[in-house]
Amino acid sequence: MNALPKSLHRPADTELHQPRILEPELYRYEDIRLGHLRIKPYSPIVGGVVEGFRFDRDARTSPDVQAFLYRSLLEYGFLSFVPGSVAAEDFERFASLFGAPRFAGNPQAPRVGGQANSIDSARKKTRTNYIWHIDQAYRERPQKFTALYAVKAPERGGGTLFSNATAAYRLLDPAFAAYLDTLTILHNADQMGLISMSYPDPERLGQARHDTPPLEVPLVRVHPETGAKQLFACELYTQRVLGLPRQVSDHLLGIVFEFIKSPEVCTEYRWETGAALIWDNRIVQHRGIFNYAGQDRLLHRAVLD
Ligand SMILES: O=C(O)CCC(=O)C(=O)O
Ligand SMILES: [Fe+2]
Repeated sequence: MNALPKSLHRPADTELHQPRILEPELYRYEDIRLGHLRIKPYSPIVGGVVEGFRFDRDARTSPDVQAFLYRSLLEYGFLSFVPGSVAAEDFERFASLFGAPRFAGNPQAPRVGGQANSIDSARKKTRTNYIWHIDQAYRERPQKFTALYAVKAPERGGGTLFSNATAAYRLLDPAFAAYLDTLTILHNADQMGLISMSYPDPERLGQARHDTPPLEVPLVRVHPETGAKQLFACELYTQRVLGLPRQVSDHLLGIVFEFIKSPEVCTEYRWETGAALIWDNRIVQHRGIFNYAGQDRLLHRAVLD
């Protein structure tokens, strides 16, 4: 009988082919508390739910509470506040606990008082919010945080997906991650038509295009407050990797996007009317889920620096 070929004796490179696992310290299983305040993990890898908090416009939120919420936001990536925590008319004031509001609407997502704008399924025709992105990743100084308030949540569907894009970076093979650290990408606000579809008036369209020229940014961004690295390339705005042939750039970005979408680092936030939500754009990527046709979905939105 012939001897078996040598290759059958060689152990398969099994470990290399397994999905990488994250350090256990990155997962959150326990609630944390400060007095009556409690934060439960929304999922083990991204998000927290705040209970026992009630925003009172006539009383100053204590610095302890404010610092606890801020710290937790940087740790969990997003915080949701259960219905009853914030009154609709106090939403912008509440959001100001985390930063200074600035207007970031457009004719499709108009102002609703103060600096806040709406995302209203009955009026908004652009659907770029259903493509994975980081808010304003095409700007020199993108907003830090985005806050939403559900004036009307659909009965079913219409959730918002979050990816922990710092955890996604840590899922990568270290040598590949180190290569990504060296790359620069081109972001274009209008790549998927956000600008063109938001400004039907040619005059205003010209101005908006002028105000948002393509921008060179690092593929991997470092969080200025925590030092964590985030995959900054996103499907909505990233056009290509500079210095690479188009085909290589497309494939490389495809790999990056696949990691961002790994279920291991993602969760779906499900809306309830009266819930408030805030996320750190320097940690997460996000997108809405368009699976609620025929139902109304009305969110108010504040953008914070
Ligand atoms: O519609 C959604 O759930 C996402 C909205 C969004 O992308 C945003 O408010 O920045
Ligand atoms: Fe967004």
